Amino acid sequence: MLHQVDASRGFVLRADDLPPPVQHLAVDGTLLVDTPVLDDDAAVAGLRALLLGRRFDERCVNLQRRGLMVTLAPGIGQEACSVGSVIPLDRSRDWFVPQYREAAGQLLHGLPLVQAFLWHMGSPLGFFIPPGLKMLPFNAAVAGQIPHAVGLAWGLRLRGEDSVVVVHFGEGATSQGDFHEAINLAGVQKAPVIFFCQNNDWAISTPREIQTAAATIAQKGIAYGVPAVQVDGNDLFAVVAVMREAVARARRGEGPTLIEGLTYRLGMHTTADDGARCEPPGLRDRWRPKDPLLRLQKYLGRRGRWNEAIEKAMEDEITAALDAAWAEAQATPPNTVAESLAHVFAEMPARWAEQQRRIEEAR
Ligand SMILES: Cc1ncc(C[n+]2csc(CCOP(=O)(O)OP(=O)(O)O)c2C)c(N)n1
Repeated sequence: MLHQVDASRGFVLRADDLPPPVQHLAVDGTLLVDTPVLDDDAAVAGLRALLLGRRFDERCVNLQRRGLMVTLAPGIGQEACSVGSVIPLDRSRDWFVPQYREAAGQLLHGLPLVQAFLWHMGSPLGFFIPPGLKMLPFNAAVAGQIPHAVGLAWGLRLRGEDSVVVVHFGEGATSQGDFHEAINLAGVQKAPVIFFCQNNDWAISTPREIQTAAATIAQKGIAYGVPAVQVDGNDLFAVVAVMREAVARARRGEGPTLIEGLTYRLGMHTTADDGARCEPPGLRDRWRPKDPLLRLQKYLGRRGRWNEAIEKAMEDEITAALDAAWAEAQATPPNTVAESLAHVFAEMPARWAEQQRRIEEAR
């Protein structure tokens, strides 16, 4: 059951009207529901996806510090949101539209590791989505991808396809006009789109409380006739459960859903901008035990599916995969200035052409 504010009670714009966030796994890994949403093999696969995303982000931060990558936004601590939203998708027909902090989910949806590296190296090759991969490139303009996702979902429906689109964004993005225009249109057209807000409490250095007066992000769906739910965004099982329902609704033609995943960014905002310096002391330490990886490891440990040997084998396998992909990315010839600028305008403006000429001369 998707939880919705009960309009029959009259006043609806109060946080109290929303039920508590959906949770399936306690912080100590105890299962809080009768039946796990993933069987043990699927849960181990989910844990691998979380770990791959984490190790990928950590490696990219290191490479960026060595001058080998451009600015990037790690998703450290938030991986369960993107991984949990990809697990219920059918990769052959459903689309994943990222913001910029969703490497874990993108890799699970099928983005090749080498492509992910090239993307963070600023290579245009990284932005060519491989044929058949139903994903848009990441987007740096906050909320700019949300109207695209709605247009994509609506267009797919008009073409008679039963695909679903999931779009990710942060809680800061829900203060942007793009979010409101897009969710309004999706509600009216019953577009098969799932709005996944990763509410990590901060828009760089701006806390949620001073970027919106709304008590929750989920309630922003209500105004647009879009069912909304809050979920523990660090609980992979709970995210999978609410996503499954949202996918089923969209597939049945019942339109969009807004999911607010409550999570926390355990790393920097981006490699260029460390919002953590503005956080109250001790806050991050309170979030660390809620880490989605730790929680799933504890759950699987109790079921005999996680121990030091299994962990080492998984870490080694991921390290090898990252090493191989990084070697391949490094062997890719760097792009020229012309290649970088070629795909921006159909006809390059004269000023750009002049700049390109000067940069090439100076090289
Ligand atoms: C349109 C636009 N305005 C401002 C920025 C600068 N900016 C980059 S990230 C960011 C904060 C976004 O916060 P949120 O939407 O909560 O996502 P988070 O980064 O926390 O995942 C801002 C203001 C931008 N990239 N695009």
